[in-house]
Amino acid sequence: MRFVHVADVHLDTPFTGRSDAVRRRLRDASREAFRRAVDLAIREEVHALLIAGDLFDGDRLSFTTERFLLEQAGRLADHGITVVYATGNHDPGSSDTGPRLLDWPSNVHVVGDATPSKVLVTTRSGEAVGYVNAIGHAGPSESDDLSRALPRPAADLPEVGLLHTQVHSSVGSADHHPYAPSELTYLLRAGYDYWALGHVHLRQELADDPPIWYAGSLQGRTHAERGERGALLVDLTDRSGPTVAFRPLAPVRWETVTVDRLDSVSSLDELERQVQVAWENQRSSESGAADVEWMVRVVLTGPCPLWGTLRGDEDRDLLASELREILGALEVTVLSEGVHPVLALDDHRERVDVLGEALRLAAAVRAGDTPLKNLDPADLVGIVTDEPASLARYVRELLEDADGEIAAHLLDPQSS
Ligand SMILES: [Mn+2]
Repeated sequence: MRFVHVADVHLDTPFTGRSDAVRRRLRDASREAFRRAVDLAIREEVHALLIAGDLFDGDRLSFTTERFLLEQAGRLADHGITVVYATGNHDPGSSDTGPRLLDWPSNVHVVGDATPSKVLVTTRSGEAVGYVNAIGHAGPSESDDLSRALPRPAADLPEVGLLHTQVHSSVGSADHHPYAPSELTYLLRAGYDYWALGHVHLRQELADDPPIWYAGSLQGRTHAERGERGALLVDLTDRSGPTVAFRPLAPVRWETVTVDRLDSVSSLDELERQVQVAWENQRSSESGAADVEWMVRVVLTGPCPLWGTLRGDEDRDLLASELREILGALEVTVLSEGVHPVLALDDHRERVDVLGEALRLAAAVRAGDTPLKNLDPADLVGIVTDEPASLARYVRELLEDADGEIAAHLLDPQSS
């Protein structure tokens, strides 16, 4: 059995807080990525397309997406490709407007609740090549370990488990809600030839024998989802040597570039050149960067003569919009909170003034010889702890590289 494994497509994500044009492009990009996954399935003549949940972002399904999905399902039907779609927490099967209600063609199997479904996959001519065992989320906060409800496989043909789940040990799982939690140790001994997983948006191989994979999000949606995104092409024909290959498909990529050599930059043009050079250097060291559009976050940090200007929204917006042109990006966001004055901090540390006092205090706290006994916890917004040691550790972390920032705040007449 050969198939394409995708997950976390999140069609119709609202992308609030972005411009209309960018929002529209990102919504299109999610569909485009899915269309490319369908293209891949057809081109590679696979037997099945597996969707491991969160095909939709939420209840509201746009007309464009409804038309689009039925069209793509029809293309797969024309090529005799089976689709198995197990729902996730974003697109649960019980929803009133959810995925189950579309008029899917008969090649599409939607598994929208905790009743396991065993789907026979065949070649175009009807020869059986494997089974997909799928189970879905009925509601938005499934708390059961659904993996345990899937049946033991028979031995005759390759069998796959398809599931939207949070596997305890996966990288980045702490960033996701622990819905339908499962244990890697159980998945490993369940007897399947492959586990096609969704939920954690970072693509990763949890095991290689049998292969257990998160496909990751098909198209990144925030700066937290950087890097190449796409689908997995899986071949279980040789059951003792299965292959899994990543195929990048996302038309839009999210990346962050950090620029920290700004000590001698004293004009907008120079600053833009520095960012451009840093961006191009970063691009040249990466593969697979051709033919994509970029959502770029530029992080400016360290000493810079322009630090005061960079504190202003208006100036930062102008810089971002010019950088968008220069880098040829879809959107550029500039973060400049880490920029501070070019100062001989050591000189200031010696002085008997407020800045000198603040720098000496910060150094003392970092060194751990100040008990922080005069800090009223109520002043430390967001910190809830009764434990002085962890409070001290937290404050020390805050002050780790803070000298420049402290100086900026105390020297900036506009800083509050
Ligand atoms: Mn998701």
